[in-house]
Amino acid sequence: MVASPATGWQSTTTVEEGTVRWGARAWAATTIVAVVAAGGVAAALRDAGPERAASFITDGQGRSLVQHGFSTAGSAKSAPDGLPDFSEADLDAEHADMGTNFVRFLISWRMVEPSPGVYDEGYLDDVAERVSWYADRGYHVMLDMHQDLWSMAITPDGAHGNGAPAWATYMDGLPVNDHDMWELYYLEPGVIRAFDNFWNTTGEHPELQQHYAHAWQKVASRFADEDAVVAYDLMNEPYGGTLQGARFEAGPLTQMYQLTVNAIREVDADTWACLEPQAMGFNWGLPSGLGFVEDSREGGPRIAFCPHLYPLPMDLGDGYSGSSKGLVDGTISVWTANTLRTAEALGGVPIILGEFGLDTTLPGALDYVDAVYDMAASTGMGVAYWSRDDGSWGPYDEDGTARNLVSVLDRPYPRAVAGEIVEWTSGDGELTLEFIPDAEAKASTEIYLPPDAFPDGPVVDGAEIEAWLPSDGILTIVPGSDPGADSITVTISAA
Ligand code: 9MR
Repeated sequence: MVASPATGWQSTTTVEEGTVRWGARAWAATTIVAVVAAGGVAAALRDAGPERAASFITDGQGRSLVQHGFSTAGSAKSAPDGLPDFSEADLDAEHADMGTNFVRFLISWRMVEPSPGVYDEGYLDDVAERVSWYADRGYHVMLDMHQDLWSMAITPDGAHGNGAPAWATYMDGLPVNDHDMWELYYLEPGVIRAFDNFWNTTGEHPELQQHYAHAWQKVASRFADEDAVVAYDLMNEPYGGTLQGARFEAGPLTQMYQLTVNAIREVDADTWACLEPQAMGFNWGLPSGLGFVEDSREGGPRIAFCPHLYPLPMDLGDGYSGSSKGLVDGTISVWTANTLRTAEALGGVPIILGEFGLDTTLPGALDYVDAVYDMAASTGMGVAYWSRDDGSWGPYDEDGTARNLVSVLDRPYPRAVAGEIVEWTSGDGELTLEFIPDAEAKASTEIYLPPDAFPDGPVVDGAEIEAWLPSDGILTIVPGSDPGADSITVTISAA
């Protein structure tokens, strides 16, 4: 049983060593979250900031997309073939159970470029095969160049990090000691040096970012003509090593993104480039110092912002109840404000919450999931839940049995909107959508309604039903005869 941050401080004097350490950590968590929350309140008093995302990623038919899916999957990180433990049947299951329309699919630099300048087309074939499973079912895909702790090569047993190839891992003989919590490896000298060499803070390895950008170019040239692939998540959870804060994000991180976007645009004019902030800090509610990244493609930039949300009390093992709930709510609120501000500063770009998730056996876990999805709907963010792995964080047990998460993720949402989304909200058996119709869009608005909650179909007010597919839970609607209406509001309920 883990002490909550509020009680952990007192427990330090009376209990055995494990709890003593926890108490100090919990106290630190409470302090950091309180500072974050106070900073957020102060910032909010100065400047309310945007209330919702200014734009959405669009599909080939010109519709605004709302992403609803998973990161698939953590099992790819250390797999020898770099592929997730995930089959076409698994995709059918999540489609039937939760009406997903999106995947953040994990790929890795170690697989794309196994030795310097050598690219593995066989691996890209394997990824393309998975992408075709999604494409066949009308999904959109974001390829996520994943890393944690830089690479598998940070320890001899390969049991901790993932992502970069061993040949791009320069630790300069510095040590990496063992830890129980995986995140603590980020503080190890060898790991810090591997990042410092990648960002060239050391001045020793200017070639590494060139390789990274070129590896992305290979991926982009492979998927440029695949309509289902709408976005590239340029680096999972960047980490600055010895360079922290705005000096890192506005400096080498922004420069690496620019280099990579430029390399991608030489071969792929249309796929969105998703930028993440440094995870450590931002995920807990601190602001980002990411700089502006140019995208000179014809037709306007296609940059998106794709941060992650992991409130610190939860990183330390807490659920969403008692004192932790208040700290987590405070984090969600400042995180949302920081995300909207950063997206505005990047040029009013679309937002995908690229990761959030937790062990759903923890107290209040499903209420947390619900709260985050409600926040994402009201602010216009797509969501990829972490993750599509079996077990306590995911939607299924190892034998394929649906877990508690499924019922919370099976919720009404607009899949694709023929126009500009103003706002949407949903609850059990209901959805309200306000949007400005676009007469140029080449396909109709599609809305997912969980079939079980709409056994006799939907009743639609404010638009006309074009089709209702009860087996898939997909409703298509077209604006009613109201020419001249700026925005229309559609309300949907169960018949
Ligand atoms: O949940 C994952 C955990 O099992 C792994 O040990 C760890 C290191 O690879 O990664 C965890 O997943 C993280 C993801 O890769 C990046 N964002 C945070 C995720 C949850 O901690």
